[in-house]
Amino acid sequence: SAPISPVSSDSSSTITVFDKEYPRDDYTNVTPSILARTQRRLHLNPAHPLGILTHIIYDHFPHFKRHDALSPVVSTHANFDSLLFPPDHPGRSRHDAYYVNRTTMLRSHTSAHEVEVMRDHGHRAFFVAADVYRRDEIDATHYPVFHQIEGVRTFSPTELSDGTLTREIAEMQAFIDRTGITRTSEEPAVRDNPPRLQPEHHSARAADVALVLEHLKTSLNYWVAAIFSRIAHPSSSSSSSSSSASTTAVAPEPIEVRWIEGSFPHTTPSFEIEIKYQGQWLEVCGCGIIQQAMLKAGGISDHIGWAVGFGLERLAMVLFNIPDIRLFWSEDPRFLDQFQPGRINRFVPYSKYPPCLKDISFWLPEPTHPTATTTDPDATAVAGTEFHENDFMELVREIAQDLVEDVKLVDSFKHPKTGRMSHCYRIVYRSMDRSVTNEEINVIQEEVRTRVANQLGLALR
Ligand code: FA5
Ligand code: MG
Repeated sequence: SAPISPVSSDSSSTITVFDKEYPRDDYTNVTPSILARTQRRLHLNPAHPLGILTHIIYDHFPHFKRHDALSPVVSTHANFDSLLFPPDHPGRSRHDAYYVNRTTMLRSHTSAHEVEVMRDHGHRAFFVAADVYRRDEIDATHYPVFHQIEGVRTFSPTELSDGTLTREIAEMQAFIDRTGITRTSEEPAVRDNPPRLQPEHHSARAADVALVLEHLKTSLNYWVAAIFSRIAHPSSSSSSSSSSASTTAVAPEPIEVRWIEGSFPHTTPSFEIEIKYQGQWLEVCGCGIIQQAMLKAGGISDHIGWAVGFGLERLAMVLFNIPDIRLFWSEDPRFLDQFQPGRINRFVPYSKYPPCLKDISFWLPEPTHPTATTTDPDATAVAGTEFHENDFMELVREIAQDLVEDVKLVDSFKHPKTGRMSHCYRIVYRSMDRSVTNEEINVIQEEVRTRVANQLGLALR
């Protein structure tokens, strides 16, 4: 049977996801086309760019347990509370996340599974590779579904004292030195300050924390070296009969890795890592030392551990030369046939079809003046009284599906007398594998206009 039953019609009081029925409430905002994505599991296809990256990471950390088929339907407790997100954290907004209802959602990051895997599986070194879901804008680098890999490693007091970490650090460093392709720099906030510790847990164990941090940094440099040493070099592969890309003879340019201080509720200290590739800094992951309260919930309060969450699409876009994030979802052989397991090669774009541009203008609702302070980030968002851009993006996405390439605010003005705001958005429609006709786009645009008026309650101009 299909993993997902069709979603019940909007008027029903329940919603069925993965054969389970949930009561609908004011938070319910998942849509049929979003739920349909949960079946694709692109990261499990070893010949898909996302699967290729996933498998390269797996190959280089063979002792990490793998979780890559966990259900995307999680509790809000797992996605937020278990990670110590405060009640008013903006990530919880129903304008930014996909909710089945107030207590159940589609995970917005792979961190949602950290405590569960530590506690229920007892794993101390593991990956969670998965599709994650966020409501977002529409353009070439944003899609409401993307993929992350969580990496978690925790250390027992014995491992912290018996030389395990220094030995592993040395082994990974030897690989990095052999490939010679990473060069690390640290922002002053990271370099010149001792790491911010979790005061109640780390004070007596500062040396252990520093060692775990060193292990985290080396592991990430190792990961970068592993990935970048797999880039296929046309000049060398043609002259060599061995196709093992990891033995590439041509030494690639050093890859600059930059550590920036970050902030996540579930780690302290926290970092973000950027990689400079072809002149551009790319944010590839967030990471840090896991909050001790989470290790306690996972049944290992005497451990110290690190966690990292990689985003796969942005990195894959530059590594494989993929110009539009929608292409990852393409089932066109002209896309899929260009990739092979274990190999990072440049995608050769096939012809780009002409775009079809349509503008839509509407008045925003009268501004409201919230009076009460509350911890609920959505408390003032009564339907029809506030405009949330992501609601508009979602509506366009639902109607146009992958025919929409880009939606941008191109004009905005305030009526001189009423003070009301007007927005004009330009929608770029374009198919990735065929020409679209103006007639078919007109039908879509008309549907967008109708639903902007009826569903979002906005006055069209
Ligand atoms: C997180 O999701 C944290 N859970 C990461 C983490 C894990 C921190 C473990 C600490 C410990 P963030 O929202 O920054 O953080 O996303 C992590 C990565 O996912 C980013 O670095 C980026 O590579 C990718 N990413 C985030 N948003 C998008 C998006 N809309 N489209 C594509 N990739 C994205
Ligand atoms: Mg970020």
